[in-house]
Amino acid sequence: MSTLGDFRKDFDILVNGDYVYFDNAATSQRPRQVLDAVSNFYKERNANPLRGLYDWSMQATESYEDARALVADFVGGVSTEEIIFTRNTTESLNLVAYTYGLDTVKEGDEIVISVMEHHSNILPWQMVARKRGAKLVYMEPDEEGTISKEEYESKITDKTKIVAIGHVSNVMGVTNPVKEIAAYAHAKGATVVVDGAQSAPHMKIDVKDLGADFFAFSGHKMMAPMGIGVLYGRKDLLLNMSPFLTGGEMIEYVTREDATYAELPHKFEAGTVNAGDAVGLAEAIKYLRNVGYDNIEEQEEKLTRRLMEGLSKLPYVKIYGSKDPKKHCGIVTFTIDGVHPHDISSVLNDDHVCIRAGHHCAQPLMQFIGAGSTARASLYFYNTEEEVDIFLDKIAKVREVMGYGA
Ligand code: C6P
Repeated sequence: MSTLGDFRKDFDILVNGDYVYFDNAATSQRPRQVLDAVSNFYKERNANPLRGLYDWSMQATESYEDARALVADFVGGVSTEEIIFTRNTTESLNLVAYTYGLDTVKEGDEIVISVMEHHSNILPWQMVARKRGAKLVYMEPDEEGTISKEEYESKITDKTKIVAIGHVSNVMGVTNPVKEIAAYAHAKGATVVVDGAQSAPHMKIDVKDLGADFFAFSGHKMMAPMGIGVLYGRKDLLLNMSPFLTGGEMIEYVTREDATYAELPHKFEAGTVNAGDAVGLAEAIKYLRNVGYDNIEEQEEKLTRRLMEGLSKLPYVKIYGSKDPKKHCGIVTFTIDGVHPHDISSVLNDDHVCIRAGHHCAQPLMQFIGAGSTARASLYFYNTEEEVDIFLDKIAKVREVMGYGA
């Protein structure tokens, strides 16, 4: 079995550069195996999949459908008919909102989301609520970032048609009690949409066990290429949904006036599909499994603990969310008194340390916690303790660089 250090060697960008990359929640890095898999697809069997009746096209189709089968297994052993390839989490969530949401939600209904959601899990539901005369209801977390039982039980009611919730917050790092929320929502007759963008890269996913009727995630946050994402949807729901985009390959038969649609999942995959990146996603899943979720969680927790302990020693640093490093999923959001988060990021960049600063596409949460903007370090299993120490050393100098006394 390889050590985590051995895995790091697969990431040329990390090994060859002198950057500390702590912006993994925005996008991860890719190992050589993933890059090679994509490159080999184009070198060896590139043709338009699902169309041609010659070898290359049929091989491209086979690679694409093999990738789908692996994804179906990755999310907990579901049917391949329930796996739709999209561009990313944002497109997956929009697909659900524009089809299931608009078809199902009626005037006076309620859609429940949380104030911690990424904009990609807010704006589609604002659109549905606006178009259908429904109400958007927000669940709020406590200081630690937790949505309590009292909170979700008071917001999810008989009027609720959809509950859309992030599995892991991209700002607080907290894992929401999705399983409990889903069970309660189902008892009220609501459908549960889970944004798994920040959970799929870090923890074992079982959509059935979670109680997700829909589950969305992006390949690029889990070492796959940018431009490939996934929507899992329960077959009985997908069967009755209208298509999202229409055009080539999603049809069965077209006349001048009308069309019938292809079977699942192709009904939701209009146009030439992204087979090359689906192959990359399959390779990323194999890689992730080879590293092992236990190793990933252990390493992330160790690094997060070191990072939070280091930051806690600085009296002018405020950390948001839980005090327990185990509850951060490698994400630590913080501010430094008197220094704008953009300046923190710029000062760190001068020393080749990459973090994210801003509103993290979660402005309602920023308003809720009373911060216009924050800095965020987000870790992955290939990061090291040495990198955490470099980060802490640079953070300790930020106020000095900005003109405060040492
Ligand atoms: N969050 C971050 O730096 P896309 O862009 O579609 O791949 O993912 C959107 C998205 C949806 N939900 C959550 C919880 C997310 O964190 C993200 C992406 C990045 O936090 C970029 S804003």
